[in-house]
Amino acid sequence: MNTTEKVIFEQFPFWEKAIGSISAPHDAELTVFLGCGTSYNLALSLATYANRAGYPAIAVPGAEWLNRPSAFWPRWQKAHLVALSRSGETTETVAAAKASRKAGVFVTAITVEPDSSLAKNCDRLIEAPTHSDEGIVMTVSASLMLLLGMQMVGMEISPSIIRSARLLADQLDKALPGIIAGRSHFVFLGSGSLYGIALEGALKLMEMSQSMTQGFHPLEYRHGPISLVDENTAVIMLYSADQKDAEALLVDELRQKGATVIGFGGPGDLELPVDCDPALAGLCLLPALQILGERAAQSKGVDTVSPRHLTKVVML
Ligand code: F1P
Repeated sequence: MNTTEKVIFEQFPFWEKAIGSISAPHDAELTVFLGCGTSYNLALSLATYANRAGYPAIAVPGAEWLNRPSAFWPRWQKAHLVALSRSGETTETVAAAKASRKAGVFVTAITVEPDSSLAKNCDRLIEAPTHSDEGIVMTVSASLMLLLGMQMVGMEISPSIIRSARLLADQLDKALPGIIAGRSHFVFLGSGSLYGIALEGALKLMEMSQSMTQGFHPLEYRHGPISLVDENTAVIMLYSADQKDAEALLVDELRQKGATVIGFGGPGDLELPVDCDPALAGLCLLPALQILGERAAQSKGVDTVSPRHLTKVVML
């Protein structure tokens, strides 16, 4: 077992410590969740949770908010900025936090590093103590930042999510070898809060295994991207509670075109039940998607401890 795999399976005690109450978001007309890479994918999901909880929110990549905040909201100085960054040193994220604060924006930082530049340039720090062996690929820290952000918008996370997430990762791991053998193109589909999670599954597998991946809203996939589907394709469908029938029809269509399908919470060549409150499904799915990336890498003989061209922090 390499350290990436070890850290994925050893993440649950950190969840246990992170589950608890966190004060509600700063009162603002709009909350902007911001990050780069994985942290941006988490921001996308968190914005949907915040909206559902009654806090109007959007998600913006770090460089976009830094360079053109008014393109996202004309009264951007009135926003509450929630900057997510494992390292707390990613150039665009730190610069966006600094520039926003200077303009009077209240900045909350969610980070693993309490002594980082981001932590020093925020009004409120939410710390995510993580596994000390976590390497370049972000796994446990991603789960923790999502969990803490969900709590920040008032979502209650029952400790039973840990059992469900662990079970799902184990079930996937056992069934995987036959399912993804020979597949080189991976498509992750998810809607609503699962869209950011689908993008994260796609990014993780791409980073870990150097494979071509895509992430889309399920029904968007029919509008062009479907042209790439063939016998090399594996589709990972993250079924939503409110759109399942349409997603199942899409799965039929993709299977007819040669794809093999892993269905989380619905039909597929491999069907895995997601045994948790549907509102928490994104969090529950993350460890399974991380394991999927690791196994895809192993099947290609790629080492995820030092992935090609990647560093733990991207600084300009
Ligand atoms: C985020 C990030 C990762 C990516 C890569 C570089 O960093 O972009 O998502 O996988 O390893 O860093 P951070 O701002 O969360 O530290």
